[in-house]
Order: sequence, then structure tokens, then C-alpha cells
Amino acid sequence: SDFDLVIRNGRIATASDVFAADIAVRDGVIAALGKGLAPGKREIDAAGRWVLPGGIDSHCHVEQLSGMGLMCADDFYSATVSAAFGGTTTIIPFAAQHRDMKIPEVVADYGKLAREKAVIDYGFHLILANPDDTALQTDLPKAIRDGITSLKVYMTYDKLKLDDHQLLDVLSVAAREQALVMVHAENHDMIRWLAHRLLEQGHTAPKFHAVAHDPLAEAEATNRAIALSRLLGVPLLIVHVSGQEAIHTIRRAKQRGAAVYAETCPQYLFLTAEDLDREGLQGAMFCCSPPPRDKESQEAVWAGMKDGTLYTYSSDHAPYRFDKSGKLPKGDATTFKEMANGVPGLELRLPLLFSEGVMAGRISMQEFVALTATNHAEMYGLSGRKGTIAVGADADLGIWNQDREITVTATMLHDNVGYTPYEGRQLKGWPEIVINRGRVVIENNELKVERGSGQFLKRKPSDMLADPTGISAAVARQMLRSLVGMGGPA
Ligand code: DUC
Ligand code: ZN
Ligand code: ZN
Ligand code: ZN
Repeated sequence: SDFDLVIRNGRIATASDVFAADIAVRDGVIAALGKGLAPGKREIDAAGRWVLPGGIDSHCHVEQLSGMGLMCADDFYSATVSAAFGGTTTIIPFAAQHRDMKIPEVVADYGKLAREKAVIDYGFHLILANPDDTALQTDLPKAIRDGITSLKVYMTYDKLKLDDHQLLDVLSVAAREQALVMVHAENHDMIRWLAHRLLEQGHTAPKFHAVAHDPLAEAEATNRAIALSRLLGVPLLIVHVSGQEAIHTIRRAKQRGAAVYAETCPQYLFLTAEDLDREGLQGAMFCCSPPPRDKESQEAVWAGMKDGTLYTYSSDHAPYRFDKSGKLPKGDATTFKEMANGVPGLELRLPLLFSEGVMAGRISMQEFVALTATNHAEMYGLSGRKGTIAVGADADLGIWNQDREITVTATMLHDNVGYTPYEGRQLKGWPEIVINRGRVVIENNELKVERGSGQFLKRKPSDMLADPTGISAAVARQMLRSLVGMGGPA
């Protein structure tokens, strides 16, 4: 027969539509959409289930040394297996430079790790910690030509922080070379000063992490990063946006036509700073930077996702085990300053938003698809190929049972972290079959593909760089839809 795989009778959602159709796959690509398609070598009956684009997680840390010098608990095998079980078929983690490392070696090292272990497709962003002449004039342009078309820079952490002069250098070179700049926006000295005062007064418990990382430190740095990007007329993406002040700053800049985009994460929708206030050191399980905020900020994050101010929803999976060698790494370390910054989220990112967003009636199925897949493809140079269901796109699909109810436990997850911040939550909806380039990766709660079978994605430049107005057609569309109250049917 003509087709390798045909998925019949499912209800399909894209970022703009919901429709009933069958999907035929040949050579890993969607070859036909419609009714009465010819038989496939393999047939899947998706009656009563949703067929959605596989998730793209454009922010996760895998097999990486953090800014504090801590090694992640997940390698490219456990991370990609975990992602796949949760309906994600593409990840874009980081190839992370520290100041004494050469960029070509960093890129080669991470590339090798992923090539040998990943079970789903992957790209890389560069983390740039040392923007010297060699980096800016030679190594960065080369990495971009090789398909690493985005980079992350930091405004905080002693080992990673760039000053404003360096940020301007990076932004200008990135624009010339067609790379998208992602920024971790928190005011370094505000956090340092607050942490110093807290520790001085004996306030060492995990909950004080959230006090040191005040929302104003995020808002100040966000405003400054936007000003730097507007000075040069260069697009910018603010990662892991958490607080309502920062969200308002971003929305205002967008309304003035600035080419500023922003990402948020599950921890800012589903956790608050109160979660850090647990018995003993238990609060460390909820420690990430920026920290979870309050109920009002959670509402602001939902609103920001609805109106396009927050354009991508990523996990920021930063996995550290809750034990002495990982989460609280320095043997007898007991202060919030030494806790690893990061929470796991690769596997539950989609199920959390499906249940609490779509099933709870807060967002439409189209918005779910945009936030978890399509917008990431636009942002990171994968549009047309990933993140949608269309003829010619890679067959990356999740077949979701919206009636499946699960109770989250750490033991059901496939990462190597050993705990989940979402322990005990009741979720509705789960991806029962997950397909990457036409390969069934997950079925019957089992992994069906080999270690190393994921492919490196050489990415084109971000669609946002090709848009001279600074507001892409898709953002404009989404803003208009939400203004006129057309989220679309769930
Ligand atoms: N920034 C991240 O992006 N992830 C984890 C910690 C951090 O500071
Ligand atoms: Zn300079
Ligand atoms: Zn960060
Ligand atoms: Zn991160």
C-alpha cells in the first residue's frame, strides 16, 4: 500500500482550527488529510480521541552544568523518554557555554550526547556566557549557520551574567546573523542584596528564595532588556516570565510595537511561593528561578497566554534530585542560596495545561496547540516542519484521550528526578499514543523506539526575525481573536 500509517476518525486541532479528518503518513511526513484515504501498512483508530500536534518544548535543561555548577539529573535518554510519555515530540535544550569554554567544543559535546541518546527530535539553543570577539565574530555566526539559530543570555548569576554593554553587543550581532536572543531577566544586585540581608538575619529556609527573587527584580530587568532591544530595533524573547509586573511591562511594550516576545512555564500557573514554605527543606522541591509567585500573578499568566503577551509555554525542565548530591548539593548545605534552581516539567507540561486549561474551560484546544507547539515552531525556525498538522509537515502527533483520569505521582513519571512538584494532582486527559516523524514512540504506556533514534534539527531563523513590523502575523491574529472574544471552541 501507498501509506506507512493512517490515523482514522480522530478529531484534529491545529492552532487555528478543529476538524474531523484522517491523517496519512508516508516517509515520516503527513502525506494526506481527508476522508476515505487509501489503506496504510499500519492503521490506528482514533475514534473518540483528539489528534494534536506533538508538543515542542523550547526550554529545558538536559545533561547540563547549571550556572551554579550543578549537573542535571536527566541525560538525553531519560529526558526525551519522559518528554515523549507526556506528548512532546521535539525538545530544544541548551548547549551551555561557561566562561572558560570554547563554543565549537560546547556545541560538539552536547551534539554527541544527544545523538547517542535522544529518542525524539531535538535542536539546541546556545547559552552564551563569554561574548568576546571570537565568540561574536566567528563562533556564534558558525553555530547559527549550523542550525543553532537562538541563544540565551543571563542578567544574573555570577558565572553567567552579562552587563548591558555586553547585552547590546550580543543583540546587535544576533540581529546581523539572524539569531533570536532569549534573556533571563532578573536584576542581579537586587537579588544579591536581598539574599545577603536575609542570610545575615538567619533567614535560610527555602521560602526565602522567593523573597530574594522579588517580582520587582524581574520587572526591572525585563524593562531594561526591552529597552536595550528597542534601542537597536532587535527582536527579543524573555524566558520564564512569572510575575504580573513583568507581564504588564511586556504587554505595554508590545502595544507600542516592540518586537518583544515572552515565554511562561507550568510552575507559574500551578505553583505559588507558598509551596516553598514546607516543613524543613521540603520547600526546595519547588525552588526555581524566577520563583513561583502568588494567585494574582497566576491569573496574570493565564490572561497573558490568552492575549498573546505570553506566546510560548515551555517546561524549563531543570532536573535536580532531592538529595545531598543533587537538589541540596553541598553536603551539609542548608540555606536557600545553595539550593539548585529548577523544577522538573518535561512530562507533565502538556497534561497539566490540557487538564487545567482546556478541560477546565480556561483556554480553547486551538490555544493549547498554539501554546504547546505551533508558536514554538514559529519562534525557533521550525515552522512548516514541526508544530502543526498539515500536508508536508513532519508526522509529529499526540493521540489524546480526554476522558482518561490520572493522579500524578513521581513513580509514574520517566525522568530521573525522583519527585514531582505536582504530586497528588488529579488530571483529566492523557496522550495515549505519541508519534514522531511517523514512528510510534509511545503506545500502551511503553516506549517503542531505540535510544539515539531522535534527529538533530538544523533550524532556520526565527519567523520573528523576518517580520519588519515587530508583531508577527500570528501574534496579531491571536491578539485580535482574543480582543473580539473568539478563543475558538474547545
Ligand atoms: N534559569 C533557567 O532558565 N532555568 C533554571 C534556572 C534558571 O535560572
Ligand atoms: Zn562592546
Ligand atoms: Zn533562566
Ligand atoms: Zn531554564
